[in-house]
Amino acid sequence: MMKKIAKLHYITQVLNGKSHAETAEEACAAGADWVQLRVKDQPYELWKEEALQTQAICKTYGSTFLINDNVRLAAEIDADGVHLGKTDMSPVEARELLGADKIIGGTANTFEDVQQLVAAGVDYIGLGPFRFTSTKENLSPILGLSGYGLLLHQCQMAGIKTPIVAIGGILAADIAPLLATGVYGVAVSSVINKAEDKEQVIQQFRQELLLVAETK
Ligand code: TZP
Ligand code: MG
Repeated sequence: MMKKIAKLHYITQVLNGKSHAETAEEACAAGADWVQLRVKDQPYELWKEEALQTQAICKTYGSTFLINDNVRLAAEIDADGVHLGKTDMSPVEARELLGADKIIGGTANTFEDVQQLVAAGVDYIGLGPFRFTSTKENLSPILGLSGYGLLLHQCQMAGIKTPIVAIGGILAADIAPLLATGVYGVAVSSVINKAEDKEQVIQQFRQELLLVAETK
């Protein structure tokens, strides 16, 4: 089933003493219509509390709400979907738990990863990292623009239609060259979270993604 996948994926982060829910609220108010809650190392109940708060904010703004890593939590609180890394539950198992309507995204670093995720029936693929970022530990090898060019060409040759979202240290100025490789959209955390004027930054991203005229 094809689902509506946003071209700008906002990823939460704890920064400057603000919670995930607080940063998500700021991002939604500034125009983010897709939020991935990226909590690391939290006991389940605290994680759930933060997820419920963030979900309520997303509902208020009409933003899509995904949970990183934790399929059990996504199922329990009826999130819109999950984003799964290589060491998380497999997308096939997640689909069994969440059902056909939920969004499942997966992380890829190589063409083999992409092929496996496509075979597993994910709705979108987060491909990266584009460049070094301190947001994520244990980064996979950096792809750079040439890596995207090569990988997206391989995807095109293989007839892969699953939307591919670039991730890792992405700035607004990277979007035009990334789109030129065939990338569908981008996932961004720190540049938005660190911005004084989030609206200006999100609008700039949306403009580069050619979304300015699109209504929510
Ligand atoms: N996966 C690969 S890079 C990355 C994740 C979660 C971090 C993206 O965050 P930022 O701050 O936009 O580099
Ligand atoms: Mg993960």
